[in-house]
Amino acid sequence: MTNILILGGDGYLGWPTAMYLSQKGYEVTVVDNYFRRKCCLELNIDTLYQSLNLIERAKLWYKITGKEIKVVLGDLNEPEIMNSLFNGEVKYSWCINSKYSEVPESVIHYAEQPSAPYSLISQRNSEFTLINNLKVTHNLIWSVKEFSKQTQIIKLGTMGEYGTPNIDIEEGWLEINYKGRSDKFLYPRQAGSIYHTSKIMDTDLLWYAVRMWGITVTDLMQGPVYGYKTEESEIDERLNTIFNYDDIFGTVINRFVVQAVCGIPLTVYGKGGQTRGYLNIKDTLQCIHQAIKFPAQKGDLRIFNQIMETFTVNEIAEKINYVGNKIGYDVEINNIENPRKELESHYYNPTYQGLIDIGVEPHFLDEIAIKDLFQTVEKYKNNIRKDSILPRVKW
Ligand code: USQ
Repeated sequence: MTNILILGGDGYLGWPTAMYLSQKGYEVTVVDNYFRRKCCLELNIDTLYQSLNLIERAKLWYKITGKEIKVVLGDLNEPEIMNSLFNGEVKYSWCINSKYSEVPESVIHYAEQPSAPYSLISQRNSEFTLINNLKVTHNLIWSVKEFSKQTQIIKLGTMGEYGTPNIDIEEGWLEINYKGRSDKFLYPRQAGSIYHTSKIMDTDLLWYAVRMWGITVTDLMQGPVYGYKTEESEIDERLNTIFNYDDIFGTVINRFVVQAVCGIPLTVYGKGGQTRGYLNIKDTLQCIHQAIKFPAQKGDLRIFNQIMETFTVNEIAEKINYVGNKIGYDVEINNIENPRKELESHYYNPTYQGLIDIGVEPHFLDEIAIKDLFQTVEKYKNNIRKDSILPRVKW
């Protein structure tokens, strides 16, 4: 059995990844400090439905499948806690077999503050985002360097690192010819929020570790994710991942379906021509799995653009309007003042072939996927808090 470590294993993507890999036979350990849960409490944000805590989830998973997901509750800002995951001194908060088996073959790093609006609430939130995200990444590269150089780091980056340049976006690298000479550099990055900037800095740290220490890294430039359902969560709805629809942690497609269900006009920011690359949560899991199965070369910073299709915000709103109206909702679209500083009409042509080449089979945002989202949201309609929908954070 291959050992996999998931940092941020309680989050929107972390928990589904843990179940997916556990089901496939990997020996999985998850680590989390409950940042997202505590933060939702502090900001008075509710999710669409309640989720079990990480230990309860792992126990339930074990009861249903007989497979163990080991749990470590701790803050990876502490170097000792990060080190313990690689040097065998780890203290599990829950497990069946407390023996440390071996250093992980891959570590999946999701343990970051993931929201652009959160990072711009105030100077404190901005500072927290930068320090937390960089410190965890920094601790990780040091632990891997000191104790486990054979471990591949798989890091969730973001397409937002590139911004929206007026030229095609490559997968991480750009060949530059200058005054008759040429070299390959990280693709120019220009983020639109402090959160996205922290991810650029993460990439720089990882590139340093690759160049100087010979560490192996796959950096996944992911676009906004939608959906919540995975094969594993369908076994028992208590295994569902968290579903945020608020202005801070909710991503646009999930938000629009919630708005449609509760009769709020879809909140298209500005002109709605903002184009991004999107993917279904099921494809995030596939991408991670393929990156484990086909690791980067030793001393390589491999970068993939983790998106499956691109849309403008207007196109998303139209799709949700079409499906919603077809199933009996009266969906309206409202172009509201854009709280963000971003181009609302721009060129956008990213390459996203690398993950397909290693075997990822995309899901698309079709009528079935949208209807499916509507059905879930309908089920929890009474939980929706309308006061969490409109944007409160300005750039
Ligand atoms: N948008 C609206 N109306 C809304 C919400 C969003 O028009 O009610 C627009 C935004 O202005 C933006 C686009 O939809 O142009 C996407 O926004 P989002 O909130 O879905 O995504 P974003 O803030 O960019 O962040 C999300 C995740 C983050 C991840 C990022 C990938 O929260 O963790 O890194 O997607 S990317 O956008 O490619 O950088």
